[in-house]
Amino acid sequence: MEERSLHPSICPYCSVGCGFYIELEKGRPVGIRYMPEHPVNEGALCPKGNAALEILTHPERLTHPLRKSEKGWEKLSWNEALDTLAEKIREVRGKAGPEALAFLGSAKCSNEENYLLQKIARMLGTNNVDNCARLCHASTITGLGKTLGAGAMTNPLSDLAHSECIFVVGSNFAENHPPVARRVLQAKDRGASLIVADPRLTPSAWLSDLTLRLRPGTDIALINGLMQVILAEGLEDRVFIRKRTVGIEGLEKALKKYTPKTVSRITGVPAGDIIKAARTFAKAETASVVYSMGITQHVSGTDNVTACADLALLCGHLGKKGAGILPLRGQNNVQGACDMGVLAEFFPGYVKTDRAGNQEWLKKAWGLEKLPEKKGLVATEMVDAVFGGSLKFAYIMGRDPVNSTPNASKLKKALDSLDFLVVQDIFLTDSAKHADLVLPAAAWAEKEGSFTSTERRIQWVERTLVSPGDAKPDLEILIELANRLGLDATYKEAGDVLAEIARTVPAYGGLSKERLKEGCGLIWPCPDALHPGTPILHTESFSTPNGLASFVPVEFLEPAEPPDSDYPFLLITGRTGLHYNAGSMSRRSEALLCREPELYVELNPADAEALALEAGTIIVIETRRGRTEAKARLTQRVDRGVLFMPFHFPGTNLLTADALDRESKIPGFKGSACRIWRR
Ligand SMILES: Nc1nc2c(c(=O)[nH]1)N[C@H]1C(S)=C(S)[C@@H](COP(=O)(O)OP(=O)(O)OC[C@H]3O[C@@H](n4cnc5c(=O)[nH]c(N)nc54)[C@H](O)[C@@H]3O)O[C@H]1N2
Ligand SMILES: Nc1nc2c(c(=O)[nH]1)N[C@H]1C(S)=C(S)[C@@H](COP(=O)(O)OP(=O)(O)OC[C@H]3O[C@@H](n4cnc5c(=O)[nH]c(N)nc54)[C@H](O)[C@@H]3O)O[C@H]1N2
Ligand code: SF4
Ligand SMILES: [Mo]
Repeated sequence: MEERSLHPSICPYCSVGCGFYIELEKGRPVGIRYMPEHPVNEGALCPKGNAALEILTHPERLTHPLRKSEKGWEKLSWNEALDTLAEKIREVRGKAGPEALAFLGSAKCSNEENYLLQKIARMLGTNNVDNCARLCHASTITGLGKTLGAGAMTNPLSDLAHSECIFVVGSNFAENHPPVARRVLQAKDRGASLIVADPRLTPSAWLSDLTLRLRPGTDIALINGLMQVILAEGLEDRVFIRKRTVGIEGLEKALKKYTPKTVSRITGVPAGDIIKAARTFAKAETASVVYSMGITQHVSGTDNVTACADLALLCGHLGKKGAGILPLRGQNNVQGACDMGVLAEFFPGYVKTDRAGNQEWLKKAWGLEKLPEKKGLVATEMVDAVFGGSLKFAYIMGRDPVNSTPNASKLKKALDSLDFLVVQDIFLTDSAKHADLVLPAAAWAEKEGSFTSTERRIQWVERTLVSPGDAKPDLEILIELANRLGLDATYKEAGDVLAEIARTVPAYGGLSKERLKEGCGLIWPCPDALHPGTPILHTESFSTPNGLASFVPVEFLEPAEPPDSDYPFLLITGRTGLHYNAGSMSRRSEALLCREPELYVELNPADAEALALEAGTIIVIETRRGRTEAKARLTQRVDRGVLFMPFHFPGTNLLTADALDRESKIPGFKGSACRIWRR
């Protein structure tokens, strides 16, 4: 019998970045072995991580380039596929200019792949490049950017174990970032208090010492209310405020009207609980704010995030162990895709594309004479640009917008209206079905590259397996395309691209393939080859030009689409522990699908009784955009008048609204007015 071998790897699902070993026999993956020495997950894996190998060997993996024809899908050679693609890009660019092209990068692909994708877009002359962060933490980049100067998690996850108080708002970490729950429990073991603000009673709320079950979309009122109490009782950290911040006067003025009584009326949270939460948070020696999609995915997303930053600043809970702001990022490399400049408004390293002089720096680094100066389209603006006739070609690498974009029927029409759509994925997703050309990509363990986790930890993933059929690593596909387009891409391997990233992005300056391969990653900023990495940000100064953080007051506004007599329910969409995003991976995992097989909608039993609906009834859910059907799940998790649906199955995003936050352009996935009836 041939020996089995163990190969270190990183989970391809969420941003936590858990490590494990893939066990191989005769080159085939036969199992996962835990990695207790990994600093993030210490050997534990959630159900998705445990099922990760099913994706690699799945019979539906894409194995050949495919072209849509009248007869159906036709297999192509790589030469034919890439020649066709290069020809199309040249043709559209020649006729309609570079702004007719759009590139969507992938938070499931490596830093090197994302870096090269945005570089190709920019070498071709367009800033129309974006990633799924637009639907996720775009508002973190804007909100933390203007207060702290950097839109990233400030402390590592393990730090949570050292917080005396953890204030969680709009995050269901117990299901969506399970290793965070381990840290929270460690903190509670040491006597910490957990406060959870969520309209739903989630497994995360079950762990809490104080649950603030607010009305959906009223977070600004709640957080302003907490800050009002803190100021009224003199619990703020005056020394920190004086030494490290500006703008407290404006905040003080704006908060006056947010008394516990007023805030209780808006949020539905008892005034006594608001006061208790404020005191617990402010009096703690160390406290953390943990937030995620319940805050970011609103048309007030930027303001929600800004309020979180104001709260932490007010109490001096930043820049030290156990004290910080932890926006839990989503995908395994969404942090990296953003760091690499796969964002319309930023070149690599968050250098603004529209600031005078910034082009000069990058032109020099890339040896180019010209770079695009025009503002790029962000992902959520691209749909209207297609209908307006200005956008004609889209390259989608590792995204499934048909099931992840709000108002999906409009999106599908836009995809079909393009002159040419290319989708590069590991499966024939619902989005790929709209493509003219489909390119088969190697999955994570079939290629090498670096991935940046939510705590800014950059980890190297080794190539452990061969990819099925003709599937190729995304990086190879991009290099071959760039060469066909006459663009400079003389990289032999991912390590060469990382070396260029290190020269271009200062926070990645000290990284190399060799260094990353040595251990369990390095946490950026890591500016030079001897630098050990920086787990905690803002210890001495903030990432702003003058080193000071800014208080930015924000006002509560009514949610964008409140229920009314026509659409009396409020629909929240989000996640469940057993599936992942648009579902193209998790719905192909037997281990996950058998436990959570279909689309469901959570409904309060009292509402069900009033409408004579029972558990298991198939109900129709309709919003102003469309309708879908789902099985009723009666549960106290949602309050009366509120519904919850995961978006892991097709249908949910036919319902959601495409109104955007004005600064970050994130859509409000978390609140659509709807009506329901028995099918
Ligand atoms: N199992 C699993 N894990 C995942 C993913 C997955 O699909 N499945 N996806 C990954 C990705 S891409 C991301 S971005 C993260 C997201 O992780 P989370 O942000 O935890 O995910 P969500 O379920 O979208 O939303 C979190 C919570 O916000 C609450 N919420 C809704 N509206 C409001 C509101 O108005 N105010 C407040 N305070 N809360 C509100 C919801 O009830 C929900 O419990 O998870 C990552 N991890
Ligand atoms: N209603 C509603 N909609 C939402 C949200 C919500 O809360 N509610 N949340 C939003 C959020 S936070 C996010 S992040 C987005 C996610 O939106 P998307 O990024 O569009 O969704 P995913 O399902 O994660 O798609 C990733 C794709 O990458 C493919 N893939 C995996 N590995 C590789 C690889 O190595 N190479 C290539 N080329 N492809 C690969 C997978 O097969 C999958 O099709 O959804 C958003 N949509
Ligand atoms: S928590 Fe995230 S990274 Fe860890 S095993 Fe689960 S899905 Fe994978
Ligand atoms: Mo996300």
